[in-house]
This record gives sequence, structure tokens and C-alpha cells, in this order.
Amino acid sequence: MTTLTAKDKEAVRAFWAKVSGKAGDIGTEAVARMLTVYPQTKTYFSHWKDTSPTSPSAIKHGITVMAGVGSAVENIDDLKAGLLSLSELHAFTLRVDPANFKILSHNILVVMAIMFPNDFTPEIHVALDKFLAALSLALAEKYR
Ligand code: HNI
Repeated sequence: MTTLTAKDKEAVRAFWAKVSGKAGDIGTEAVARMLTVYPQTKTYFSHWKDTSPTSPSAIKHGITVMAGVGSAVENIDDLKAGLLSLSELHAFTLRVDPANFKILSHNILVVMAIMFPNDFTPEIHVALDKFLAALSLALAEKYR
């Protein structure tokens, strides 16, 4: 596990400041891709009326997830504490296999690269990749 350097954190904060106005669109598109490209992820959403990638539930979930990512940016200095209750929810209530965090993180990165090709420099790519890995680790914190 690579730790986020001060420079990584600064890069994540700067990128987030640019794109957070579009957070809902990023999340909606990332969740739609996750459900399309990794359809095994649909098993967690069987209680939705419609699990298609463009369903109202999927769109709403994309917005919800990115609100979680936004709060993680705010808690970037202590992700484990900041995401504690969200980790408990995913571990004990939702029982999401942490392998899926990597899948969603990948889709978030892909969508950010597509939507913001000029801002998505290799340096930002590395910083975001490390940040999403740290976020995923923090989300899995309560699993054992
Ligand atoms: Ni996740 C609910 C954040 C990854 C399955 N998830 C939430 C909520 C937030 C959230 C916020 C709403 C909590 C609440 O109601 O209090 N989830 C995140 C974040 C990530 C993530 C930040 C990683 C980047 N979640 C995943 C993954 C899956 C997942 C990878 C499964 C594939 N999440 C769920 C499910 C719910 C959920 C299921 C309940 C949604 C619903 O509609 O019932």
C-alpha cells in the first residue's frame, strides 16, 4: 500500500476543486459503466426496481457514491476515521466484497479521464489512483 504524499494530496484536492461541480455526472457515468462492464456487481442492487445502467436507482446511486468520494477528499488526512461509518455500513450491513471497491475505483478513473482529458495528466492519474486505493482500503477497514 503506497501512502499518499503531501504532493499527491495537493494534486487530488486541486483536481477535485476543478471537477466537483460535475461530481454527480462522474458518479452516474461510473456506476453505469460498472454495471455494464462488470455485471456481477449488480448482485448488490437486486432490491432496485431496475438495475439497468441508466435506471433512476443507478443514477441516484452514482450521485450518492460521489458524495462519499467528496467527503473522502475532505478527510484525505485521515480516511480511516472519516470513512468509519461508511465502512461499517459496507462491511456489516451491505456485505460488499472489497474487490468491488477496486472495480468502482477503476470506473471512476476511466470516467474522469474521459470527461477531463486535459486535467487528467499522468501526475494527477497517479495521485487519484493512490487516493482511490486508500479510500478503498479505508472502506474495507471494518471487515476484520
Ligand atoms: Ni457504496 C450505499 C459510498 C462502493 C454498494 N455507498 C452507499 C452510500 C454511500 C456509498 C455514501 C449511501 C450510504 C447511506 O445510505 O448512508 N460506495 C461508496 C463509496 C464507494 C462505494 C465512496 C467506493 C468508491 N458500494 C460500493 C461498491 C458497491 C457498493 C463497489 C457494490 C458493488 N453502496 C452499495 C450498496 C449501497 C451503497 C448496495 C446501498 C444502496 C441502495 O440503493 O440501497
